[in-house]
Amino acid sequence: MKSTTTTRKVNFDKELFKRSVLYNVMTLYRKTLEEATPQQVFQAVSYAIKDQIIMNWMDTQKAYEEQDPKTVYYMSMEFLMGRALGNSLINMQAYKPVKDACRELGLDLNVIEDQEPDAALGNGGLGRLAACFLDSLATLGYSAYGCGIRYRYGMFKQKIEDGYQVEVPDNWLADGNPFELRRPEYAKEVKFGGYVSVRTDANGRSVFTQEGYQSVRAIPYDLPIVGYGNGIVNTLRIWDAEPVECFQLDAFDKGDYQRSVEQENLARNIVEVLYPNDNHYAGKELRLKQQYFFISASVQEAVDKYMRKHDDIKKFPEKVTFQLNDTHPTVAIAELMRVLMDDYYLTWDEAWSITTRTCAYTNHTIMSEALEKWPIDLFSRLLPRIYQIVEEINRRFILEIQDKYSNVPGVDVNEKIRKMAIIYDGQVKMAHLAIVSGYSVNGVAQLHTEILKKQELRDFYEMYPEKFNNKTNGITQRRFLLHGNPLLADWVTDHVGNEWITDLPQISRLKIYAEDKKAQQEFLNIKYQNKVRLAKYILEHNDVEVDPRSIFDVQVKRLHEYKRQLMNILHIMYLYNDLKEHPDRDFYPRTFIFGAKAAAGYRNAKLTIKLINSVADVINNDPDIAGKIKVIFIENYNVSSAEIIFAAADVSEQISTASKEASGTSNMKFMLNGALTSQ
Ligand code: NBG
Repeated sequence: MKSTTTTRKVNFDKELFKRSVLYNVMTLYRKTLEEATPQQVFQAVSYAIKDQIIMNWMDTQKAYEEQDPKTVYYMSMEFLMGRALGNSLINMQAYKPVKDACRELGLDLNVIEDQEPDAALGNGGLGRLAACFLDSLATLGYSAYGCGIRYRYGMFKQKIEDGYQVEVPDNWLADGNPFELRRPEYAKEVKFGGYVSVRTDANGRSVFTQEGYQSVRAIPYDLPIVGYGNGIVNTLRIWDAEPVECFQLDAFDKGDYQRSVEQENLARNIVEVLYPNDNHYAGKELRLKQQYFFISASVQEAVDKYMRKHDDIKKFPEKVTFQLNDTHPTVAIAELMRVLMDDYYLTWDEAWSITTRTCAYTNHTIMSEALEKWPIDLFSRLLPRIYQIVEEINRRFILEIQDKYSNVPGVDVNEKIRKMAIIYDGQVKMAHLAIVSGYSVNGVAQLHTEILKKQELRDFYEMYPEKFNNKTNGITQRRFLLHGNPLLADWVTDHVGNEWITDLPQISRLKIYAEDKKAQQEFLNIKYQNKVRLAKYILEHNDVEVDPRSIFDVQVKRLHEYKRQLMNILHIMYLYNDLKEHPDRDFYPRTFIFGAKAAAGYRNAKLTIKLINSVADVINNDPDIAGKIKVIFIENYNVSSAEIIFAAADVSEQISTASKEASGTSNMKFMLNGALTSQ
């Protein structure tokens, strides 16, 4: 899968960059640099950087075409990318030269970076993991696409009003996205509803066609994913929806008025907004539409792309893998079967052989409320052909269960079917579909995978032990140390060299400094400076002064009962009461920092936010406590604020209910920045 030769690396050209920034503000805004707004400067700088990325992007794609490596399509409803500018510069190894060039133009790169809205096309760990994987795949030189949705509105912005969370729409595309490329030449049609008609062709084969459907045009937008220091640029392809035919007045005359409006609305609604649930299944029809929309477009394009280079569709699995990020993209299985049978006229067995060697599924949770189950009537109405295919997969799977267990003493076959069937009790169970139809099922941490095998997915493990494997999550050290914590990054490099940037285990060479007094002091000085930076952020955003000499004890993650922010705040209340009763007790000052968004409809989670803010109000303003404890709730926790927070943390709170946190990834970001884990 790995590309064998690296592409020619086009190095950063500082003078060209400066000229192009000036030129961009002029041609984009008819302004000089002095007249341009900060947002316009950001746009001008970003376009100048994209110009330099483009050459590597073209070279990379050409090299992949020539070398024809196996390509992974990472299919995900979520990509929590954060900002692109700083990250691209880091990976181009051009951060410092660009910072200097900006200074020479009278600009501050930090201020420019702050103009960029986060691309918040994800909720939490699952979406951020997807973003970290893309960074890693490009850095390791793997041919890879991220496939997702270009939501018009990403994760909502969180405002705190009177202690309560208020959700504000995230209009992240308001000023345009300088990094994206619209690729209408790869548009695809995606069909919903209607019915399936069957006819027999001249060769006696059944031919299935979907009729009376509504459809939308999926238009891809490509975002560059820059690998670190290797000239490789991969692609995150996110799909926008447009009506197939634009709303036309003459449709009114033809009596198609209603239909035209419906198609237009369908397109607009599909990509309108990210569902803000983390570890929770909403079960809404629109969500299934979103899923099929981007999956159908991505699968069609993956097959088209393969067929542009190859002539034998049967060898598809040698060149393509679909990695399904949780069950959200699982309709890819049936969609691939559909394309292979209905468009390429393969038999069921041929299509099944290809599909089961192409698809792989990652499980991210054992929590039952997160498991996707679609009511048959909804599913079959929206995706009639897909439903037929899932029904047939299920029918054959049940035969397989009967075949395997009918004569096994002590096994109740009907009980097995009840527990394992893909369609049962009026529901389509997406995890079962993913396990039965793929070649790999992985958990995201060793313990999580063991729990899947021994408990949650035990029946499936017994039937297909060879499919199960573990892939422990990871994070990108490029964003969460090199970019987020430049002081510590430089210090690490000074001590053990810079190999850690692409090979993180090298960082263990720091061990020899563990007891070194000078190194310890240097580390603490850096931590202190990062705490000063966070304290400044807190003063600006919360209007509360915190002492950078206090212990910064941090819990940042989605708000969820199983993650137990409530337990954390109850503990703080206990400490507070205890200090009130025993004012002379020896106590090292502590600043408790929270950051968390609650799903808009999650009542208990929202009440926990209010509780944290109410407790903060009492404690922060109590003269008896005199700064021994401070409680801070950071509004709108996102990827960009995360970088600042991790760098400043002393203590990392990892207190989710035992066995419920599949892996966690903030734990790793804290560790990378030298915080101790409390669990
Ligand atoms: C989340 C888990 C985390 C894990 C991330 C990434 C879902 C469904 N699961 O523990 O809760 O780190 O996935 O694997 O969002």
